[in-house]
Amino acid sequence: MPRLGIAPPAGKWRRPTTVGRTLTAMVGLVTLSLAGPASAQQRRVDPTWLTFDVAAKTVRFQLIAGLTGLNGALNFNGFRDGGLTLVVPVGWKTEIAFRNHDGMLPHSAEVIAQQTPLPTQSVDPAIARAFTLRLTQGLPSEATDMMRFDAQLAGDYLIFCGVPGHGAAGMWIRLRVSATAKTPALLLTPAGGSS
Ligand SMILES: [Cu+2]
Repeated sequence: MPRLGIAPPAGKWRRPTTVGRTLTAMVGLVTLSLAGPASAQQRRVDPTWLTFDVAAKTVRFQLIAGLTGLNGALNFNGFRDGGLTLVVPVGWKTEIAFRNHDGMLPHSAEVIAQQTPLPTQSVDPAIARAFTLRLTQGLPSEATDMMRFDAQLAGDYLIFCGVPGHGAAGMWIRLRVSATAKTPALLLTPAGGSS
């Protein structure tokens, strides 16, 4: 049976009971309804984004460009500047299902090597086939594309929008191909530089 791998939100402890989870969800809703500009970056991970099969060593991640208004919609899944990390155990077959949720701007995605400074346009992907169609022009609103690749080489990568200027403006999250992780996971990580 596929399992979901989710890290608890930073600064909160895991509550093991059903009552505890319900309370956490309610607190989350209250927080959302009160969210002002200071808390515009809602660091929330939706458990439906990540599904995987340990026996088959396959993982699928739903990558959503412009999910929220954060950073002028230059975000993936509501995260910018590396604030979310997809962890994939080395050797797993990986599917990244891209969708552009931004009603205004085209977006794309590719897996690139970690680098500083960030490129101002698309570059060669670091993993074969790990890029979407129309990498530079971007895919229009609600367009989808599926990246399928094997995570063969352990290392730290970026999932980067290839539309000129977007990635450098913060439209990137992280991909860690891990030699030690047993299962995929989505981790909240400090947003900041690319190294
Ligand atoms: Cu973009």
